[in-house]
Amino acid sequence: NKPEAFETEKIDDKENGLVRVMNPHLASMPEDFLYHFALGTKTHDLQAMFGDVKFVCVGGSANRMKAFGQFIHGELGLNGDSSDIRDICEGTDRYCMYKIGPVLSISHGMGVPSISIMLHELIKLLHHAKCRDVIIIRMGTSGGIGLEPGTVVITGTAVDSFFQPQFEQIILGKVITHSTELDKDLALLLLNCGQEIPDFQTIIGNTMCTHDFYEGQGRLDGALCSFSNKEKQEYLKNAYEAGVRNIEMESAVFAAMCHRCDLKAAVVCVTLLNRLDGDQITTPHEVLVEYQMRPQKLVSRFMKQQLELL
Ligand code: R2B
Ligand code: URA
Repeated sequence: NKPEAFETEKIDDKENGLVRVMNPHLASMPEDFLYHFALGTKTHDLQAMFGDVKFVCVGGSANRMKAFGQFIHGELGLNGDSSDIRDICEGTDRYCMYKIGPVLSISHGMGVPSISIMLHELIKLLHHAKCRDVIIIRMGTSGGIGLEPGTVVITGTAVDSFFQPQFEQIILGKVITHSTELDKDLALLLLNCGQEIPDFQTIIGNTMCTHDFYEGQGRLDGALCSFSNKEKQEYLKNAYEAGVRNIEMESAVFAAMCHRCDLKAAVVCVTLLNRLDGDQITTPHEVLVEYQMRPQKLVSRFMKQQLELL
């Protein structure tokens, strides 16, 4: 029982490539303040600031997303000094945001609640700015299952801790289930880009999204652990058999929210360790830094290809 005008607007937006919101209440609000970005429709000309955005890249760490902005500045051959890029969200310390030509680089913190708050405000921002034909990619880190550390996994399907392709959310005291389908063509395009980079392996696999890094991912090394090593190994084996190749903490809600708003989305994560071999991440810092560049290199190649810079 959604208002008819809302349905009409939704269909039009889909056809002309505009980013749509799925909330009938928004249209009647005199102002929309995106609190965690410190940006608003009354205080900022969002269309002038963001109207030309084509690629949105999100990742957990603020420093990594700043470094990505600087890297992309060089890759796209833009004028000016890449060290001068300014955090658009400097009015808040919740998230950081950099705009580099048609690319927006934003941090989302760790876990489902943190990325979900960011995505609500990001999708509204793209909608208010009248952005068209936007592609959104999460670049992250993860724990691999049965893969050589440093392998890049492009998510085929994001699954929950029961290996199901769904995201469960509690809304008004009821459990609501959303699909976590991602864009298959986009995943294949990204896989091709990965295969053109000889320095590391890239695969497509299912990604399990958990609500915890320790017990929730079957780790034995947290402050609390309620299961045996045998039970852990069995769970990871079952995950592998269900097609899961890596584990992280945001993909399911990212996929679900983008799917509901018809945003073309992908998840590209590097694996930091093979969880069948252990739980602790003791790899040297320089190696981890190089691993974290891998999704960035792959996504940069993809964007340059799309912008016909290659
Ligand atoms: C990957 O790495 C973080 C935990 O270390 C989390 O944000 C994730 O998804
Ligand atoms: N991020 C995760 O969520 N899990 C890992 O094992 C590594 C990075």
